Formats: sequence, structure tokens, C-alpha cells
Amino acid sequence: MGQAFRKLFDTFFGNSEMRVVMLGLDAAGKTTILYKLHIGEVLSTVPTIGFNVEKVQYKNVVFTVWDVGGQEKLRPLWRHYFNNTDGLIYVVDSLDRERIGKAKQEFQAIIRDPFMLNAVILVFANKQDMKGAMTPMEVCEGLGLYDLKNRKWHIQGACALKGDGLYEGLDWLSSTLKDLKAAGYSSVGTSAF
Ligand SMILES: Nc1nc2c(ncn2[C@@H]2O[C@H](COP(=O)(O)OP(=O)(O)OP(=O)(O)O)[C@@H](O)[C@H]2O)c(=O)[nH]1
Ligand SMILES: [Mg+2]
Repeated sequence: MGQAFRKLFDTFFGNSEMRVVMLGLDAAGKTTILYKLHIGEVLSTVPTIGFNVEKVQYKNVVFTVWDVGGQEKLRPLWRHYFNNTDGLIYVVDSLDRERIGKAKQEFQAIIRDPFMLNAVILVFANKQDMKGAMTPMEVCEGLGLYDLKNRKWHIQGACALKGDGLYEGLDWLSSTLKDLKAAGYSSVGTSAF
């Protein structure tokens, strides 16, 4: 009874926690996004070998964001980060038209993994500051998002260097999380003060 009340309280007033894994091809901008969200600054990045993990608080949600290196040789390791994941952030370099097919192939493999079937999907169509970048709609088509059935997904144009679009994306994640919690979705963690 106490637990049920606490769950209800968390749903409407409490802090929530959300485990998010951020993936995408190398140089898409994942690490730039992570640190822009975490410290509000753009750090000069080197390709990630392994992962970075930081907690990002936004509104009343604490996101634990795992940023995993995207180089080809590292991609087989992605699946080790799938367990207990509430949300996938998939980052696309919108300027990289040549590799949108590869980005689609990797994306489709992630979302079809049995451990990822319940994860909500936020796609950042990053590098919108670049002339010639694909629009979010083009990225959407490129990844095959329109064909997804029974999945919660959202695409957001972004420029990690300026921070444009990043909080809009987190807004969608947090409100989607709240809806899922209200509907009694159990793998989403909660904590009250
Ligand atoms: N013009 C532009 N460049 C960006 C943007 N976001 C990231 N970059 C640049 O893209 C390059 C790669 O960014 P990273 O954040 O290191 O990419 P990553 O996805 O973490 O790459 P891996 O760690 O290899 O998987 C860096 O030179 C960034 O400065 C953006 O919105 N616009
Ligand atoms: Mg990186």
C-alpha cells in the first residue's frame, strides 16, 4: 500500500530517473551533445573509445546518459549497454548523406534488439548549422522512422555546438516518460525525496 502510494506520488510530483543510451555513427556529435547538456559548454572532443556517462538533470527528471563510441570496430559493443534502457538517443550527422544508409542499418538493428523493444526513441538530426545538411524530415525518411509500428519516437533538428534543439529533445523524453509512468510502465525507475 505504502509503495503504491509512493509510486503514485512519484508519478505526479517526484523526481524520475531515466537511463538513456546515446548511439550513432562516429563523428555524429554524441560526446559534444553530452557535455553541452552536462556542463553547458562545447568541449573539444576526440573520438570516443569506450564510453562517457554523465547525469543530466532537466526539469524533474535525472537522465543518466551513456555516450558510446560509434566507430565501426566499436559498434559490436553497443549491445552491452542495452539492458534496462528507458530511452535511446540516436544521433545523426545530417551532413553525412553518404552514410545515411549505414546509419539506418545500425539504427534498425538497435531498435529491434530484444532488450530495446520498450525503449522510446529520440533522434537528433544534428549539425543543422551546416549548409547542405539533410532536414529532419530527410533524416526521418533515411532512417525509416515512418515505418515504425508501436514505437514511441520523435525526431528533433539540433545543433550541438550552439545547443539548439537539445532541450526540446529532453522535453519530449521527459513528457513521454511521465506518460509511460502514469500508464504503469514498470521498467521506468523513480525516486522520491
Ligand atoms: N558544425 C557542427 N559540428 C558539430 C556539431 N556537433 C558536433 N560537431 C563536431 O563533430 C565532430 C565530432 O563530434 P563528437 O561529439 O566527437 O562525435 P561523436 O559522435 O562523439 O563521435 P565518436 O565518439 O567517434 O562516436 C567534432 O569536431 C564536433 O565539434 C554541430 O552541431 N555542428
Ligand atoms: Mg564520442
